[in-house]
Amino acid sequence: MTPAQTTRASKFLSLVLRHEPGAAHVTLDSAGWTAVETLLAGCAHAGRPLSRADLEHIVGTNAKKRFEFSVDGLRIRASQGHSVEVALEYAAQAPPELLFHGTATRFLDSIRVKGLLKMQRHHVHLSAETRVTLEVGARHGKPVLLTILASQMHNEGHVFYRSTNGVWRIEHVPSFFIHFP
Ligand code: HQG
Repeated sequence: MTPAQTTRASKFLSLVLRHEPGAAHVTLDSAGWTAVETLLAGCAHAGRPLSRADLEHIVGTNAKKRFEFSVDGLRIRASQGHSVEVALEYAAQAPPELLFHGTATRFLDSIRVKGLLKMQRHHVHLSAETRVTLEVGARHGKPVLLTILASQMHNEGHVFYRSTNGVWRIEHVPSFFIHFP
């Protein structure tokens, strides 16, 4: 596959596995999984044929590890980002001392008042890495890096989840725990 074909197929897979499984004639189970065989057949039926090797290439090379296979390799799901209701069943985990969130300067006034809200997603997304975080912020405007006092939040009873692709997720970050630059 060329890089352009890989990106195109990866975007279609995000649509199917996060938002609109019917676009490839599949259904997702309660944890977001669908059978690889069914998915490949459904993609072909939808006019977006993919081989098993293509799929492995997309899953293996995706920089953000957006997709994952089950241990037996028979099922696939998106690691995060669903708009359809799924229970990803990630275990709660103690976070590092600090986590980061990239946002745009135009949101700062609101964040100072309300803290970080999950908006259209199921959780607020945080990262242990500042570089990734600034790229995420730049998607929305002039990027700015917020530092979250994660250990302190955890000690005070806030629950953190970590997905297999390394994204940290939480229900809400009150302004009190955010260090603004
Ligand atoms: C902002 C990508 C005003 C928040 C990346 C963000 C990430 C507020 C925007 C993943 C606010 C929501 C997530 C408040 C938060 N007032 N604005 N009180 N609280 N916001 O896209 O974190 O491409 O839903 O700062 O890798 O930017 O999907 O979240 O700017 O992990 O695979 O509201 O998306 O992954 O934007 O990005 P988003 P995000 P994928």
